[in-house]
Amino acid sequence: MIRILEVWVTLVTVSLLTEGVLGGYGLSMFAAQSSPPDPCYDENGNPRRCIPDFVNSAFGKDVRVSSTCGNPAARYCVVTEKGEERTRDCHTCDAGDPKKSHPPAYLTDLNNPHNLTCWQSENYVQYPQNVTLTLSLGKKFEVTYVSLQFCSPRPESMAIFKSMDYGKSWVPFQFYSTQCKKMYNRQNKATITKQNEQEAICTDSHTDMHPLTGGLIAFSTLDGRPSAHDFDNSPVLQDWVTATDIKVTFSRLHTFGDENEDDSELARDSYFYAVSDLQVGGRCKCNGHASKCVKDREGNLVCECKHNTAGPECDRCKPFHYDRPWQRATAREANECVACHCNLHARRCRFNMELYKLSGRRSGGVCLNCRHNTAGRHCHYCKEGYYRDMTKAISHRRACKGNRTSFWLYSCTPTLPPVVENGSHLSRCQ
Ligand SMILES: [Ca+2]
Repeated sequence: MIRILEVWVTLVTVSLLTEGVLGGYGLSMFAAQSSPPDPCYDENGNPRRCIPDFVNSAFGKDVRVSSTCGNPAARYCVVTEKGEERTRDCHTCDAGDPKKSHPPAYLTDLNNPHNLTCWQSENYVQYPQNVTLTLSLGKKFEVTYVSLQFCSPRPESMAIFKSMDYGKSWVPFQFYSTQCKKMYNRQNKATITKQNEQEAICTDSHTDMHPLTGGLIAFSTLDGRPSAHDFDNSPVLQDWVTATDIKVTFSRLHTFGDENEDDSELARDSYFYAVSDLQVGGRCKCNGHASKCVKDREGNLVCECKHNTAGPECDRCKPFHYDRPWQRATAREANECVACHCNLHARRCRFNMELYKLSGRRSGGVCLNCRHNTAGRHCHYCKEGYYRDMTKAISHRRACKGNRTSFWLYSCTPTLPPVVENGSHLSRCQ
């Protein structure tokens, strides 16, 4: 009986092991097949423009908010209208009670239309006081739109700002107001021309008090800007859509005009800002040289740069790749960075614009600190008084490719070296 059991155990073990091996094999085959091709290179390995996916870059991020209801717990009232009749239903906002709180996290949580979660300000923070929402994207993004879905009525006046320097300075993106001139000193719906494509405009669209809940404000950064159809070739618009941070300022509440009447407390408790969803739609900015953004060792979001580029936005060439100037990739041309030609005699180089122009904009790299007694822009000749030493190859792998040898991959020596076996002549260095 014990024997039978032993045999059975052995059989089971063998079959499990076999399955395990086959399973592992199958898995690795699957992994090899499913590893996606790098979007930054075509099927022949040539570089091509690549861009990260379009995302809502606000999703899940913290929003700094200047006012939130519920601390201390306070009454707020929701106005509903039925024909001419207006009713107010009052509730409590209490930051200490999860069922009654309206924290800033509700601005960027999963937006479920059947279960809206709303951030809400304190009551009646009215002009000239304002309420601000500030969102840090963590790096440069190319922002296509900023949208807000309201639980309260939309504001009477509000502004959207962007920062390109992590919140040190702010520039306006867009204004919304029923009174553009008075609130923001801007003309209503000014036309944008090629001359002022980086200008924020003010509009009275989307500023109606109705709907009392569920209203939307969506600002499209390129809408109405003449160069939008030629974005690739418009550094002005590329700059315009670039942002590291977004700030929304609610400047003025809509009211029914009853906030100063005798029963003003009830009225004032029904005026506040409440937003169910803040979205910032765009792409991680990588200048066409990365297909995704990842967290680096310090936890910062950075582009996963290809095409021999480097930097958080792939905004420069990586070391030793300075043979031509850095450029953003376009649909037609990847504009990858190119290594300097130093014949394995130097590890550093710099870019020289004059030489680049002289070469017909082909090559401008200048090797620095040529080693092995070599000299020249490409370390391509021996220093004065030195000779090529055919017995001292810098790299056999690189020096002997097929039947051809690359002459410049040899060291230079101060004394005349012995003649090598194949009869190659030692020539005096230039
Ligand atoms: Ca929400």
